Amino acid sequence: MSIHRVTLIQPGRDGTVLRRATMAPYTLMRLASLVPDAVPVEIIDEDLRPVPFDEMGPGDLVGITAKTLQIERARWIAERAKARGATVVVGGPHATLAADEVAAWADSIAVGEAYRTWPQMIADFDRGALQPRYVDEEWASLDKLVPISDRVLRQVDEKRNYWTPYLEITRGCSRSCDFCTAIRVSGRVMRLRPVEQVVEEIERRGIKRFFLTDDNFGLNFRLHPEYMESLFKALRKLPLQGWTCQAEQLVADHPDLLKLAREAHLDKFFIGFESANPNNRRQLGGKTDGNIERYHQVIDNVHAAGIGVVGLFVFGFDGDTPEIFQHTYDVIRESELEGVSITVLTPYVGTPQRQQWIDENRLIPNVPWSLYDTTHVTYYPAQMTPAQLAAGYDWLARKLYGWPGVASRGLRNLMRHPLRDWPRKAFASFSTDYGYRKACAHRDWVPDGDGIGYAVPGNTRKGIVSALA
Ligand code: B12
Ligand code: SF4
Repeated sequence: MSIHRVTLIQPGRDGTVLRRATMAPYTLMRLASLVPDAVPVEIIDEDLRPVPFDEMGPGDLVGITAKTLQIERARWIAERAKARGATVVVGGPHATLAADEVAAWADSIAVGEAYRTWPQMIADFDRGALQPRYVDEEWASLDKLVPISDRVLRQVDEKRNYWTPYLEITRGCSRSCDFCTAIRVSGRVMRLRPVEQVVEEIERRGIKRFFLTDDNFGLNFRLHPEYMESLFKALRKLPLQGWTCQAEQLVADHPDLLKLAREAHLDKFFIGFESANPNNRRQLGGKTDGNIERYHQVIDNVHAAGIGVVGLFVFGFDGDTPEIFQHTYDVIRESELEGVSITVLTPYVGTPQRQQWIDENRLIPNVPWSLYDTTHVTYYPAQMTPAQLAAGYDWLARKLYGWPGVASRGLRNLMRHPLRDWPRKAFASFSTDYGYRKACAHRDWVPDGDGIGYAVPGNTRKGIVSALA
């Protein structure tokens, strides 16, 4: 079979805000750039437009990327594409973590990374010899990544179609938190892209703001300080408006690098505090411990460098009781955080957390993967019922993501900047919490009469509270 066209698909979920989608298809942009120039390639983001099944036929290679929560949608797309005669390849976190499950319905799967296997898949398909499974878990150096091609940049038109461009600078995490899949999808060894490659990509894409895809960029403050110094010195020369990244608390102990990071236009760290409950220490992987005084100190130190902090908190650890919600709310209120992400602990395939709960018979049966979105309860917590966890989470989400909360934290962020920068900083100041508000809207909330709850028009999904009732 000779190849006719490659179509790469990102399954949709969130739609658009003011005609732009939030999640730029960075993964697919990198994969599309590996398709030989002679082969037409198209990226379809379902949040922007429907998949053109009518145009598909034999000779079409369809690649779908999927996290766990998107995998049922990926299968739905695959079945329709296959019915038109296309061949379907699936990659991304779920195909990596639950390979056998996905292999049962996809023509072929990409396990792990695909910078080497994807070109091989295209070549094999072209000569009619596509294999059912390609595995790349060697966590190879990122030194020679193929740049994102101009045809891909033109087609995706990030500036027009997306709110947030993404960028990968480092990959991997040497921590091993029980609940996290990051090390399983991007490896335990921290890998660094050469600084000149990063600068070249930013300049060619013409991006002025971006969110780093790096799982734990901040860990490099300790692991690779010289690299960080040269990276920041290179980025400070660029005309960037601001960028954000994920980090852990240790960044606060490196004032010199923080100063350089600020000069390099770093706007905000997303810091995984994970829990305000010291009893959860064992499950937190050594990077955080529920020590509230330390949390406040970290936030102060980062603020002293002129950088904002979005605090990430997870609920439902074995040490958590129903009191955790009010307690965390108090901690957040007393803090100077510019944004807050709250999620429900979610036992993804391949994590020690999931294995423990399988052993203890604590997974709620028959929960669809689409509810593994970190806003739904998918297991039996140790010291709460699932309904208590869901209700506590909803209560806190309403408190935090009601408009007053979003507005006050956004304003706090804006106030850190001089008045002349407000027009440039306005978007980033409010977008984080607005994004979390939107993510939480996947639960079927109703107005609760206090003016801060809200309904989700058109959302027919059943929240776990009602599902369990
Ligand atoms: C950036 C990011 C986001 C962005 C979205 C980016 C996007 N466009 O989808 C944001 C911040 C919005 C986000 C949100 C969420 N995310 Co996220 N995210 C990431 C992160 C940090 C990087 C992904 C990335 O772009 N990497 C760079 C690209 C180049 O690499 P890649 O995606 O891994 O792709 C490579 C391979 O996987 C493979 N591949 C991937 N797809 C395909 C397809 C084909 C056909 C082939 C051949 C190969 C292939 O080839 C690529 C090149 O090697 C990953 C962690 C990680 N390290 O992967 C988590 C991760 C994917 N996210 C995760 C989660 C849980 C979420 C949320 C549910 C969390 C939350 N509560 O907010 C939401 C879900 C949002 C949604 N509606 O989908 C989990 C997924 C776990 C799982 N089992 O599904 C991960 C693994 C993080 C983790 N700690 O566990 N996320
Ligand atoms: S939660 Fe963060 S620190 Fe822990 S393994 Fe995942 S990326 Fe690393």
